Amino acid sequence: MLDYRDLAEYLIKAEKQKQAVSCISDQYTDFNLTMGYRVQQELVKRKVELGHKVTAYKMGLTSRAKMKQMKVETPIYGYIFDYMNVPNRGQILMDDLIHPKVEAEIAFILGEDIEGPDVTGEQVLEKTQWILPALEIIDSRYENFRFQLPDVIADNTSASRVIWGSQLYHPHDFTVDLIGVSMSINREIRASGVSSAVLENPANSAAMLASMLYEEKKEKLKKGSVILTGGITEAVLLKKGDHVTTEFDGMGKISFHVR
Ligand code: OOG
Ligand code: MG
Repeated sequence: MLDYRDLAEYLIKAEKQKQAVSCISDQYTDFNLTMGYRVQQELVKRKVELGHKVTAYKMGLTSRAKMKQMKVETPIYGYIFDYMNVPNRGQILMDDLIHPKVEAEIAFILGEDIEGPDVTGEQVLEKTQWILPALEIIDSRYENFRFQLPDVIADNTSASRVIWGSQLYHPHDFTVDLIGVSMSINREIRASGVSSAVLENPANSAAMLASMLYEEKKEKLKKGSVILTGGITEAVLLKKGDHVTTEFDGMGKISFHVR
């Protein structure tokens, strides 16, 4: 019998000590997706006990670029906590992290509850109050940023930091699947793409989250929920001293320093 609580502690300790650990699946070869979510659930519970608050949902591995980069094919979800949030033009500290990477995403804020099953992107767009750009910092707690799908689910889908855009936008003012992004690090373009890379439309990613939460926990997405829909581009490794600027078509820029 796996001790889910113990495995959650193992990952929380890795994050706290900024020390990568070996994959759970290396030790437990039959570690599967359901078990991965059980560990994630324990990890979230433990963090809440420690006083942290969930502030957003995240979807991951929703674009071809990301699936290819990580060699996995199935979208997954996790949670963003209060201590992970960074304002636009802020900074992240390398000493707090293991081997952070950055990726550009579109986030949704719901104006109405959404409940599964079988939610569509159209329904999400009807019930979305705002969209905004975001840069997600992922920082796998596993050695060499390598893992099987159940491992990364257990590790709260590598969630680490989020630099949020400074302004909210009306979804109806945008063609949500045609938002171009271009990411530069130290003035050199390192990644670019279009929002349709995320499951044809990032709204489909939020819809998938609603359906997954319903199927697995009979949970709904409440009005006011914030949802990161997944990296549009592949993630780029960061180093101390980097200055990252990302331009989102029609949504301005997000920038931050790595100190
Ligand atoms: C898993 C997290 C993926 C995304 O946006 O695709 C993710 C990882 O690549 O470590 O956040
Ligand atoms: Mg992401």
